[in-house]
Amino acid sequence: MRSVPGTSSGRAGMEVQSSKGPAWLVLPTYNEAGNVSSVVAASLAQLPDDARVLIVDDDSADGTGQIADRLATERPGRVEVLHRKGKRGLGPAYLAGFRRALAAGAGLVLEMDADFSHDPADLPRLIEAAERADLVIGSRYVPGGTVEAWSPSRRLLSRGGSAYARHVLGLGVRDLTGGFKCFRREVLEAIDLKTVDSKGYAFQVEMTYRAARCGFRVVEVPIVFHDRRAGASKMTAAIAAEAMWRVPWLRYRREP
Ligand SMILES: Nc1nc2c(ncn2[C@@H]2O[C@H](COP(=O)(O)OP(=O)(O)OP(=O)(O)O)[C@@H](O)[C@H]2O)c(=O)[nH]1
Ligand SMILES: [Mg+2]
Repeated sequence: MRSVPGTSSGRAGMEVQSSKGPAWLVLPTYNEAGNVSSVVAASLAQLPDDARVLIVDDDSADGTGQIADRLATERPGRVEVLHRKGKRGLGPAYLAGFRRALAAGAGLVLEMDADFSHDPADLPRLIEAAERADLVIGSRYVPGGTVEAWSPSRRLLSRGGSAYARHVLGLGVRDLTGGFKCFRREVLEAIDLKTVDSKGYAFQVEMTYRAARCGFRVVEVPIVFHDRRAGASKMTAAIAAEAMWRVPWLRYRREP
């Protein structure tokens, strides 16, 4: 586990106790029919017995929402579904999921891609690290972490994007764009979620930046990032462009 320099003062600096309340895993889905059942099963196998999985589906055209409803019926009390109208972006989907989890009393809120790029077997390590940190990031770019099976150009874009954001924002975090995270509920309560308006990768940057700015302790644990198992990427030029312009905007706008 790597503690991030410059983010461990303020509220932290002392041993952090476990947040009260169960863990909630928020899984955003858009056209993940080939992955959603197995990712939910693999996640439930790794999570504590009182944890819940919340699927946030944006009206997928491939039937993901119906599969998710079936999973919720089969696993009452373990799986829930939030249906949203139309594809409205990863950031807003996560925010809807966070609000639901907080309202239900979650102590920890985890986020993970629903395509097996993030390995559910890593969930216990993130949860364990949250006993000593407020925000845990599953990181591709700390020693022991890596990316498997991406093209050289995609690797460069991802690594370059994280380095760019790190320098502009003055953060010690190595993986700023990844979406495998565990928040203690206090972090999400401290950030004014209605003022978070990034849609794509920028959402990940914004949440980590704002958590660090609030003085929360951020740590990175190494993960191996895999290529998606089934289905197609939703990454677009517009999402990459948003991440570019949002970074300086986050740095220089007046703090909400
Ligand atoms: N609810 C919702 N989920 C989304 C949206 N866009 C992407 N997702 C989900 O967010 C997760 C990450 O998206 P991916 O398509 O894997 O994007 P990526 O990880 O950048 O791209 P690849 O790794 O190349 O597939 C996946 O579980 C997607 O199904 C969206 O607009 N709404
Ligand atoms: Mg993916």
